[in-house]
Amino acid sequence: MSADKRVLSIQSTVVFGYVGNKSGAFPLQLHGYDVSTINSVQFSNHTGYGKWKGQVLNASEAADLFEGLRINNLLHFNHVLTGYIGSDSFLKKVGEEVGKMKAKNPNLIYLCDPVMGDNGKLYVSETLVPVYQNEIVELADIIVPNQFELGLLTKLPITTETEAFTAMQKLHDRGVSTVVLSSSNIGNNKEQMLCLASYKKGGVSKRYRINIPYMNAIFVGTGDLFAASLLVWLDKDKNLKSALEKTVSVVQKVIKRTYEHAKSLAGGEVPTMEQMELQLVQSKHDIENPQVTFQAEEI
Ligand code: PLP
Ligand code: PXL
Repeated sequence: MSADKRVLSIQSTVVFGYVGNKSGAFPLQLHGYDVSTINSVQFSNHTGYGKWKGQVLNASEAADLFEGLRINNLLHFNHVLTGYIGSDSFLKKVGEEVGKMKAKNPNLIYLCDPVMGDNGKLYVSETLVPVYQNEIVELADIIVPNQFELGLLTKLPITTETEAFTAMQKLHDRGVSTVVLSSSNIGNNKEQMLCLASYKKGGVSKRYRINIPYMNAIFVGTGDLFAASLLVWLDKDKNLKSALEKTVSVVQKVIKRTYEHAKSLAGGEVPTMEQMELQLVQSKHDIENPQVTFQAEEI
């Protein structure tokens, strides 16, 4: 195993479909990363279906897995990626372990997708919010909140681009070097979503904007694909502008293929959740060799 390409990815898994680790591990593996997965939940399918069955890993079960890795001296990760985590005790445990790994390896990069909710609605317990705010943010090197999550993390309003960058600066002040607002409806533009990114480390500071066309359809697992792809391209390119362009271009390409496929199956009806599952495996080539179709403007 390549010593510098080991990722620990802590997210959900589903038996059917593509969210969480099922969405994030494939792109990482295609790019040569050894991915170790801790499944925060194992569900039959994602919760957007409305009905699902399965198990939730609790904090003591997560602690067991970390302990097993520790006694075999396997906790040598260069990257940690976290996504959906359902309980505050589990999240605290993750924070504790990331803190220990960082103390041993100052080069470890932690990319945190602070999954809490979207469009003004929490979809995790409100008890997770202060844990992200007070314990997780300061451990993260890269953080990828959506508009709602950025507001929760910073307790600031996010209705304009200026407010978004003020909030992102607040996260820089806590030691996070890269903040990417993966999607927002800032400006209330019905046709476009805005993706904003801010880098600040040492004396270097950079800000970017990418406009993304709004599609009137619900995709699930795209945020997880976004986070994994961003990890890959920031690591490979060491350049926020190109990493952002490739990440957005890949996610948009997968979304396009998924929607075309879903419409062809639905035959004029509204596509079902099953039909809307990401065409991820079918996008292997695009994930490996992204064509940049979205340019980032420097602000
Ligand atoms: N949904 C769409 C349509 C997107 O284009 C993107 C990012 O490019 C995302 C979602 C990712 O954002 P989120 O983290 O809110 O899921
Ligand atoms: O992609 C977010 C996500 C992660 N994990 C589970 C989900 C979802 C979205 O619905 O259901 C279990």
